[in-house]
Amino acid sequence: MKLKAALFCSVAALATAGVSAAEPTPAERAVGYRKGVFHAIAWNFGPMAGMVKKEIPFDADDFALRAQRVAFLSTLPLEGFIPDSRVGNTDAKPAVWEEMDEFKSMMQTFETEAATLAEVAKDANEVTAVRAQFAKVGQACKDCHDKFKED
Ligand code: ASC
Repeated sequence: MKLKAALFCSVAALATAGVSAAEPTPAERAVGYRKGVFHAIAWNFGPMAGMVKKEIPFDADDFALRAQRVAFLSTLPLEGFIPDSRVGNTDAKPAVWEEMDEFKSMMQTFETEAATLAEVAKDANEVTAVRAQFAKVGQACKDCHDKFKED
């Protein structure tokens, strides 16, 4: 009986530890949320970059679809930068929270440029304008990363 009781306690303790380890904190969930959105943006941005750099053929329909996705996705990450969420596996610099107005402004620039790209990309004949606007979106990504993201 003693052994059984000891085993039961061990299993119960492990189960409790397992549950608490598997249950993320609000800050950890926020990190996972915003990283998931950024990954979805990069997933779509990659083929667009390939088309602009002429590494793959320009497919206007595919580009326009991805541009729409990025425009929508660009509106999502800011919500994930909740207070005290510079935790765990994040590349966000402290500046995000120290200079939140500037961070919001740069995210807004990304949103605006991405929305313009989605609009321009609707016209399959405007490849030159699409390329120029794609560069603006990429610059918005880079400017914000330079200031707010660890390398
Ligand atoms: C990408 C990607 C980024 C941006 C950035 C643009 O495809 O993953 O972080 O573009 O390199 O300057």
